Amino acid sequence: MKPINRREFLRTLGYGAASFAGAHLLSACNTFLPQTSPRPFEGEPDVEIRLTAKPGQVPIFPGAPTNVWRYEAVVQMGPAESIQTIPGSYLGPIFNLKTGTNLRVHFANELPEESVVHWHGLHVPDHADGHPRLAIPGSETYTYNFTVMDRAGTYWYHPHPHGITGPQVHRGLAGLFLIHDDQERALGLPDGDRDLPMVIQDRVFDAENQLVYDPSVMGMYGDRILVNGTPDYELDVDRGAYRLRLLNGSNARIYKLAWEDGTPLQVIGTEGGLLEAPIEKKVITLAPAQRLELWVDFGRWNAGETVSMVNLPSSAVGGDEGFPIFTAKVRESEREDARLLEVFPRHDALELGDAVNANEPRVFVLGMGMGMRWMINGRTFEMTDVARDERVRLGDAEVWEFVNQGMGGGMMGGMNQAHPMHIHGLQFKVLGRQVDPRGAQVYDSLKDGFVDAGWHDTVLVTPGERVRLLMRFTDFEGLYMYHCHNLEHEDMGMMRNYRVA
Ligand SMILES: [Cu+2]
Repeated sequence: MKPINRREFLRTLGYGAASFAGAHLLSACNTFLPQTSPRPFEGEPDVEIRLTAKPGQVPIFPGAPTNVWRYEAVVQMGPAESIQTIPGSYLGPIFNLKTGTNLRVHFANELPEESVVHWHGLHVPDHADGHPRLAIPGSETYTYNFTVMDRAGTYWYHPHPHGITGPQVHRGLAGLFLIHDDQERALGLPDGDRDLPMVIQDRVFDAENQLVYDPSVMGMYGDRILVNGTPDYELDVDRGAYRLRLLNGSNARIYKLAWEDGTPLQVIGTEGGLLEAPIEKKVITLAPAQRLELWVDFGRWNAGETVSMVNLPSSAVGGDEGFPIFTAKVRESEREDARLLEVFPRHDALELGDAVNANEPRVFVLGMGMGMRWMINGRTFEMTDVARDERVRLGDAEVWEFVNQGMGGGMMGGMNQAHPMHIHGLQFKVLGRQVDPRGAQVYDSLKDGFVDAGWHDTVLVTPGERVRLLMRFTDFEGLYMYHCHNLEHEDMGMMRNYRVA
């Protein structure tokens, strides 16, 4: 890896004097935000759902069922298709909603401990964001009211109570939240049974088929891969086009995914919805909480053939060996005429020139402090604490820079671990990356799989890397969070508040 000097880095980011003076790195079309009310809606919702978190049992392996915690949902008002359960899975039901929907969710906590629901990736008022200060004890209910404002895409929901998010997600609490809009529908992408959610998770089970939660400071890594809650996941496909929505729902594991035969992957979407154009990749890197959408023409394989998506070895923790993720079996069928549009509608609504503080990005240094605590700028999480450099102004666009000290991080050297950094309440752009070539093994092994185009709510910051992001704080004042989405890092303090005012 060639070292990048500071000047080159700035140029790459569009920070050179010439480019900063006028040129816009990103386009300025302002059409992507739907014209919905930024306030909590008044009156009756379009869709009302009762979402319950409670202990249950599911058959995962032959023999004894597995004790899990799971979400269940009932539609109390609105179309029944607003939720879709995954039969036999511990995963929560899939929400299916249109942009502009006024949604009310009554969250009933029937767990033996406190919990709260975070709508991951959604632009919602702070009281609906699932901050841990809003966690409710068992047997209580919390009502969320918000308008679904985001673009069509693959979002998700999961618990966010302080210090126990990792174990709650590990027990099974997570579900997809799919948003649809007219722009997406006009593209004619594969839908119905050709639109396949794929939630990838790793778990440890004991000899009695029970989940074992035994994390280290590196996080909780499992030795069994589950897709949609099923081990050794297989699906039958026709020889036509499919849309695969991949979510890394794992607590800590970073995947480096590829088709086993080297067939290129057509990436059409990221966390914040569809890209402006498909991107072809040999491999894709998927860090915890990240989503990537693929367009796949299974007609390129012959009837009767199977093709597996595999995890390739990497230098990420636990990445020493490759293994299969799922296998598609191509049915006896005629090859269909399947073609992917080359260009999707544009949807950029942020330009670097909007970032008034662009010369001085907010810098957040990721590392480990005394007592094996993961830290951001030398601080760990305190429930409502907001430092001076964590206050932003409503309406501002800003550049944030996450710096992973890697082995240079003092005591324990930051453990040389990558951190998938998540910012609540918005979608951001990735402006650029700079890496210290000393000790960049993790970066080198994963960089070919990065998809930095498009909109994101989670970005992987590998050891020795500085990653710059562009974002705007719109519509809602209040208390939001930014944190590492390695859930054990998060539970060990690698989380902070930011306040929009
Ligand atoms: Cu982390």
